[in-house]
Amino acid sequence: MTTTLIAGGTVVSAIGRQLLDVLVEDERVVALLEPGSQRLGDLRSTADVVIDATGTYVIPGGVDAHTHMQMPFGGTTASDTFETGTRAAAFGGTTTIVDFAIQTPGERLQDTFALWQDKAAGVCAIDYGFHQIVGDVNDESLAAMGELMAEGVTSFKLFMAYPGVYYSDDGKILRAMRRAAGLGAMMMMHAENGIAIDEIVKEHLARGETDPIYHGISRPWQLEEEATHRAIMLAEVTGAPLYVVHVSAKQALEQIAWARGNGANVFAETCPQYLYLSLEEQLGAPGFEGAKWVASTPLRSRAEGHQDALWRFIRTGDVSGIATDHCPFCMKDQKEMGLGDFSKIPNGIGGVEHRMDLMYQGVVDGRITMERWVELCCTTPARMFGMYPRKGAITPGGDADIVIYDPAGHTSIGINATHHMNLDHSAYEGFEVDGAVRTVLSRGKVVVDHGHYLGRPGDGRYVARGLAQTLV
Ligand code: DUC
Ligand code: ZN
Ligand code: ZN
Repeated sequence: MTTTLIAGGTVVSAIGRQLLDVLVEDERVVALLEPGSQRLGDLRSTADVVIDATGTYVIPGGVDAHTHMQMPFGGTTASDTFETGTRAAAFGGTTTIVDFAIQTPGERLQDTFALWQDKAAGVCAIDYGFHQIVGDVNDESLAAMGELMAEGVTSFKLFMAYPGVYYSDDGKILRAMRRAAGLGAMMMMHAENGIAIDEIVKEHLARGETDPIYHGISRPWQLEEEATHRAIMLAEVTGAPLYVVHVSAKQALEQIAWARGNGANVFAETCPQYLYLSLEEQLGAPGFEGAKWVASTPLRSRAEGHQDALWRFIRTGDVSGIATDHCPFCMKDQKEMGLGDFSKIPNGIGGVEHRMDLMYQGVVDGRITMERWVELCCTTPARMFGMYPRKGAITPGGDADIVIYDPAGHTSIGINATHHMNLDHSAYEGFEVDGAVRTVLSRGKVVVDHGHYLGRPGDGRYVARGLAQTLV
């Protein structure tokens, strides 16, 4: 047995902060010890490894509940593999991801899940779980949802966007939600009215409006608000809990806040790109540059106030968690597929490495407390997707997934700076943020220390998840 003592730091949880030493035995946290205790005095000299955390915050490893490693999209594949993407995540203080197994029409749901398990097996740097995208709602798929629950897949995602690809119509959504409700599973939704969007896309292309900004203009907030409302109503009819992914429009969040005000099990996720970036500044960059930020839902107009509204909904609690929707595509050969036609630009932004730092900036800027940072990025995602308290907390019996975060540190974001993603650009190039990830432990093993990677592919293991712990 190896004992590790993380000594002298301030342990921050979702509900408070305290000077405590953390005792780890092999992969698990076994005790939190107050300074001055006799046992602590002994341990500081007898532990196998003592990590000095003086002056730092000791927080649970980040949980990113929305990533797409090597996702097939529009004739190409997201550029981070499970190996490169999870290593980048570790550098950024994330120690668990929940990725998506994607069913293509005609495929058995169990086969999809097995395929995605094979992609991730033996190569991940950190622990990982899966949500299941049901791309083909039919009797067999609905039956198979029960089998996947037994394998630790307790959340199922549908798309109201991308007709002809991942899209589900309202009837299919209703059927899948009824099944989820019966199983106690979480229903996840990409809420945009894809049928209407596709018509607007055609109108722009017919007028010769082909630049990346038209990707955003063709997906107006009204069609996110409308789809979000429809998803909420279908969830209410069926009794399914609903988690709306990557909410970017203020009005969509107003719908979610309204549903929550009525006591519904409806939850919102947003992502750093929707808090920091905008349609005008990024998507509207000159030439083809804006392609870097083509993602759906799209970046929204700052003039319309979406970013500030999202921060406010984080304060009210109507945004439950922060994920990245990490789905990187290189400019070269990938985003370039949409030169002259924005609708052919693969959708996605890479950011798995920067979520913890970007959200800590919210603490520095006085937008959220340190505890809320931990809650949004670690604890609630773990509870939302049935992994708490093994993940998302530093607690006896839990996995020793721990980040030592240096508030006096500084992080420069960019491809020649902190970037370890397999991506030829950074969505946050030039961002300078206060605070830095210093040391990262994944199940008790130091995998990142002072910018050096000390782990190995295959350190990460599959996490079979339980039911959501956020439902009323
Ligand atoms: N949105 C993206 O930007 N990428 C992948 C899928 C999605 O819904
Ligand atoms: Zn989506
Ligand atoms: Zn996604």
